[in-house]
Amino acid sequence: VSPTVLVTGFEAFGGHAHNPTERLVAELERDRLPGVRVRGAVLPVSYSRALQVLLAEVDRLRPAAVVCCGLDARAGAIAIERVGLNVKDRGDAGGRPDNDGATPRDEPVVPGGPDGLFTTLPNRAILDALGSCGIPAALSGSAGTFVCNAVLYGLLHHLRPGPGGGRQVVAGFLHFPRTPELEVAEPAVPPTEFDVLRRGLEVALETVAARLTRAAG
Ligand code: PCA
Repeated sequence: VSPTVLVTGFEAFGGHAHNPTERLVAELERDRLPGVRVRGAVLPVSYSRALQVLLAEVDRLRPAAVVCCGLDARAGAIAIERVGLNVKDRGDAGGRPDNDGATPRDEPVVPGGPDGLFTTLPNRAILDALGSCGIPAALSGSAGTFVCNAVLYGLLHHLRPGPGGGRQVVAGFLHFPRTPELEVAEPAVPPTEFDVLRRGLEVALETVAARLTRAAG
């Protein structure tokens, strides 16, 4: 049987009419990618609920890889996140609360957890694959301190192999730029067409799939 890849997006937040990652996940789940079974889920933009929803899906589907996707409305390229940080902070001026109204300040995602955890997707191979398709992308050293980072850190913490080793699940995060329907105040970069984002996610998943297939064979 083909390995399962769980791909997640987020619901709308922060005054945006919608979140393109929700549609991305729906479309990718419907498509058939060779060699993998893609399963999608949409997460609430909630510090307290998003990770529960994600981990329930991880436990239910037992995927070989988890690729979480979020919107960074001010970005001009797909950001391949390298690291999740053990901090939740939405308390500063300008940071809108999450969809439950939470504005944590300097709080850990996992009390006592390590400061940061590296993602385990083939990030460099994804970057190269996107580059060779002409899709703007970059490696990123921070997913911020909002819900995307909290979900990423919580997921990586959950998936850390125990003392006896255990099942290896690769996981990481992609931040996507806004599509033309979404407006931001004083945009620094132009938006990106949805079809480019969609092709970008497809290429990323194909790269992950190739790794999984090679690892299994
Ligand atoms: N982006 C936000 C949360 C949900 C989303 O799509 C973030 O970057 O944290």
